[in-house]
Amino acid sequence: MATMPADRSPDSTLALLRAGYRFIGERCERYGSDVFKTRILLAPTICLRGRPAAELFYDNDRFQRATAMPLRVQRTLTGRGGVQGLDGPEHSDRKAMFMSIMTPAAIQRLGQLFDDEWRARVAAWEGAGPVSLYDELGRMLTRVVCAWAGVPLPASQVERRSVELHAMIEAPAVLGPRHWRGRLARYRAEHWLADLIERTRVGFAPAPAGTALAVIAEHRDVRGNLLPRRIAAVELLNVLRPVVAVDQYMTFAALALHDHPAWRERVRDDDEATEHFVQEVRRYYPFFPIAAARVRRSFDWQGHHFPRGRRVLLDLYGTNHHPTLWPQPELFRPERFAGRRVDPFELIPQGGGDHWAGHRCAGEWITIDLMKRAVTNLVTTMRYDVPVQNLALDLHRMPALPPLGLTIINVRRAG
Ligand code: HEM
Ligand code: MYR
Repeated sequence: MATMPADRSPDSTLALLRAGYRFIGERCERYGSDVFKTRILLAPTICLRGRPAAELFYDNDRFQRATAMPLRVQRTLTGRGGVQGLDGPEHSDRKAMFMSIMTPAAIQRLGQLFDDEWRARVAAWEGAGPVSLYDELGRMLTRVVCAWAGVPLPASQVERRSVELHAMIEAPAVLGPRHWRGRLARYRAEHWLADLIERTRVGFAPAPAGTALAVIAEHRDVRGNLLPRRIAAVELLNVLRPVVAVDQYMTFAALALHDHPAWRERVRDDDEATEHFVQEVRRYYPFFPIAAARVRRSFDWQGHHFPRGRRVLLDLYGTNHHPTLWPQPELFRPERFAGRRVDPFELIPQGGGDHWAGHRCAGEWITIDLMKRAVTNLVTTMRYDVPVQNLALDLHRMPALPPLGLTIINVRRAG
């Protein structure tokens, strides 16, 4: 049996929080291995990156998700009792519920709402002062996703719900007040949506057929039961929160257009170039750092032993920056996607493998579609300037929020 390289520190939790996105990659480079062991949250943990590792990680016979996610992540980002922690037939059933919401027609409807919202906002930005793109996109997506999902949201509540949804995303990997804000936000948002689910079920808040609210409120599990209303709320939040989180990728896309201005012309009226640009934004920029699972039954892989119950972390960011998969990974080069088949285990910013069979992100198509629309809108519907500001990415923070939200000025309508 080969000896697995070991991180020698007695516990690396703080090192992980400090090193951020580069924690696993730095150690893989140091040990010359895409597998190593360490201790995180006081427990032995195996860290992995790369294509073969991703393929292994998404093998349901070898890994489970029950008890894999640290509690601090469940209490902020994902909630408890939702699809992320399920395995086997229960997972297949719950995942099918999510995938049934993602029809091409529904994705198109969401995109149309977003484009309409964009046009209305450009008119408001024109002649106004500086605009923080990230903050604006957050509120826009909050309005749009609630309208799309069948969730009533009075104008007076947009700011509050947008702040809550962002607090959950910002909380899982930080200590102190920002973490506690995320917990409180989840508590409040789950109450709001559990109440709405209840009113929908009794007919007081009817939901249009096919919307996320209707599908989740009416879903029957493998035993024919409705979901407990708190779990239904967790699942509805699993639609609202991540659609709003696409604001971060959109802001990164705007940053990439600023740093690589030649692409402003290339993406104009060119769907394929826009697709390559968006894929490179998803590959290059730091967002969801790692996925977590536990060994379901002991096995050996590449000469290394994986004991039952061991927590395993797959480096999503590190796989997207793996030097053998992506030549010169630290360069932003959308043309690398020209003529390249997008492999399910190589480009994994939203997880790998199959959407139905495994835990790969249910919202990947929505994310790509909304990002493409944002890029097209940025280059065709408006002109703007980017004043001097600190645009450096901070890879030590998870998530690595766009610096200052990317402020733009002198917005003029075009097109
Ligand atoms: C799961 C990332 C947008 C819904 C995931 C996973 C990642 C991810 C890394 C976990 C993969 C794993 O555990 O193996 C992202 C990123 C997004 C995004 C970076 C960009 C904003 C969305 C959107 C939706 C969504 C727009 C829904 C409309 C989900 C759901 C799961 C999931 C329901 C759980 C899937 C399962 O456990 O089977 N996402 N996501 N995500 N995502 Fe996303
Ligand atoms: C979503 O809302 O589900 C999509 C975007 C969330 C990005 C969150 C990034 C920080 C997460 C650190 C968690 C570590 C998981 C083991």
